[in-house]
Amino acid sequence: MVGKFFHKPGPDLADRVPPGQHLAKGFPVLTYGDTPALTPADWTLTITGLASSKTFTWAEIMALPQRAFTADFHCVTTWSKLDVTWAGVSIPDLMAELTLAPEAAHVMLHCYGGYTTNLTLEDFLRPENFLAHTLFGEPLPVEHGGPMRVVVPHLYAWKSAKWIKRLEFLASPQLGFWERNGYHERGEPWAEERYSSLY
Ligand SMILES: Nc1nc2c(c(=O)[nH]1)N[C@H]1C(S)=C(S)[C@@H](COP(=O)(O)O)O[C@H]1N2
Ligand SMILES: [Mo]
Repeated sequence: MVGKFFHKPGPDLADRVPPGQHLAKGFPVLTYGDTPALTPADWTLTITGLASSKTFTWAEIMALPQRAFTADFHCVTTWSKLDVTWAGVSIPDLMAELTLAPEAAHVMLHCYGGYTTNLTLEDFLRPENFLAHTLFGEPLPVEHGGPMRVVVPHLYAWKSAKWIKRLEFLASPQLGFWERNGYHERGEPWAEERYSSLY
């Protein structure tokens, strides 16, 4: 049982909450640096690197299949939020619009404001990954990454890039912002991949 006043998951949720995590009240905001002010009219998503280069406008993204999805969200600072409901475009549906070079094996997510985070192509292409513009049925609030963010539910939430601006496809791994600052290159919460294994 999960008590109203307790943050510790009970046995019924234990299989949903990775080791070292507790349930957050509400939906905390975790941002390093300033929150960019962006409207759908100013927002674009550009594809660079080892892919067909393209810039999507808001209208072009909204013309792709729109899906709702529910996912758990795990921040490495030890809070988790279960059953977050989002809507947007799945990464496989987005990728169907692009052609990747055969050497592409990694992707760097670049955000408005300068934040970056890296993923392997395999981790990026999973069907549960999304470009999200809706949170709990409302337009994604700016502090949560509105108008558009990436959501990568199977990795720690620092991989879920807010205010997504550019996807850069790469042949070899590069490190994003937190990954250069001591966090793990992959960040799988069930394996507690919190801190870098590279040094
Ligand atoms: N652009 C950008 N994306 C970001 C961050 C950030 O600082 N800037 N913080 C990351 C971290 S550490 C977490 S836990 C989640 C938090 O998302 P939330 O603020 O919507 O809860 O966003 C991730 N994406
Ligand atoms: Mo985080």
